[in-house]
Amino acid sequence: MKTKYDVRTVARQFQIYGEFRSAEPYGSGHINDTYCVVFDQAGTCVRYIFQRINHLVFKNPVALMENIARVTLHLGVQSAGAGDASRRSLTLVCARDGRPFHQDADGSHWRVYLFIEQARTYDAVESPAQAFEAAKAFGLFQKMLANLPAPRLHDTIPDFHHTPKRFLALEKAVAADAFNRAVLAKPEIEFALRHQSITSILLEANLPERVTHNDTKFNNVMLDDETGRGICVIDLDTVMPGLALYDFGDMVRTTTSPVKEDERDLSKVTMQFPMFEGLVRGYLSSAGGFLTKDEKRLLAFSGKLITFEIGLRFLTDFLAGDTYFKVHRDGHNLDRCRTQFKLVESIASHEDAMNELVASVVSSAEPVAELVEELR
Ligand code: ADP
Ligand code: GN1
Ligand code: MG
Repeated sequence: MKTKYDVRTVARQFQIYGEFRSAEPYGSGHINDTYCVVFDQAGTCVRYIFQRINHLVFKNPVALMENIARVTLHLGVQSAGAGDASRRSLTLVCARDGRPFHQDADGSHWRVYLFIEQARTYDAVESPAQAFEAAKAFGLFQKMLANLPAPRLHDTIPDFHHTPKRFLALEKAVAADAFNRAVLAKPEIEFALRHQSITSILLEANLPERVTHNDTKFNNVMLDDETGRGICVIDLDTVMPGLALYDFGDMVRTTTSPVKEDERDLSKVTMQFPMFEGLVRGYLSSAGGFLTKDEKRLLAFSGKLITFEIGLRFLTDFLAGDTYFKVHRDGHNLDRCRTQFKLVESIASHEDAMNELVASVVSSAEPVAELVEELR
């Protein structure tokens, strides 16, 4: 199959032995270009993941790769000795010059990972057990990075989860209306404007900065084919200093709805309580030990906020001509925005029950009545 980029030529630049066999586009990410590349190594087919970094989104790929190299090394050291260690975190393959990436003649930056075999990602959740496993894996990821040695990681996208700035960007896109699309998105724009007051709540809550993933979509964790366990957290481009709740919020966004992000039948988009419960239990099983009381108190709210934020981003991109997220049909970003806003409504209608559930799960460590009172 002919691919958009000459992956065969790129492959020669990495420390991989054997014969190049094939390269196929892989995965359903919105930003980078991912390929599954097969090499014949002494008669055995071995797979690798090749990725071309989207430098329109990530303006400093070298700093980004420095982050990823530090993070993967740290995670690798922490799981060394455990069974399956090489599947528990991503392993970079270096370029021939020893760097963790290769820059091709067109200026694109490429990286290569060992392929995690016998595991896969899912675009939509199938069971509360999967939600539990994903959240536990992301919580463990944060926990293992809590002692990442200095210096502070680079901000690969400054203000990535700064919701008030995302709101401002939407207001600008509405005012410019460069593609005359505002008329197509009137109810969504009105919905966004009505919810401005929630945008600054997390930023004003005085929460601790941690090393966080920042893109904890359900399809960014690989689940083991045999055991169903969360085996490896992937997609590390946005690992940087942030709030733990951005990560939990994005789990709620992508794991509680039973359908994909671009579902057009909005009646199917609802916050499923058992999935939320799976997330809370899974996340607290690995992260409960280090989260503060305020972080725990805002777990359910973070789901609503991040869902709103990503809805704002899809809407902004729709109005600005679809330049950021890859689109595969007309109105794709508007469809995505609609699912997000529908989910915001659904979360809002369950918010009290979600808070009570969090309080009761936390209660093994803290008196439940006191926490429920705080959540009201
Ligand atoms: P994007 O930023 O475009 O979402 P990802 O890093 O998430 O890119 O990769 C896209 C898909 O490729 C993932 O959903 C996953 O299915 C697959 N993938 C990524 N890394 C690996 C890996 N090391 N082993 C196996 N599959 C992988
Ligand atoms: C993008 O790369 P991917 O598809 O995992 C985006 C996330 C959004 C997500 C929405 C760097 O993630 O922030 O939440 O799409 N990544 C970047 O599906 O913007
Ligand atoms: Mg991804």
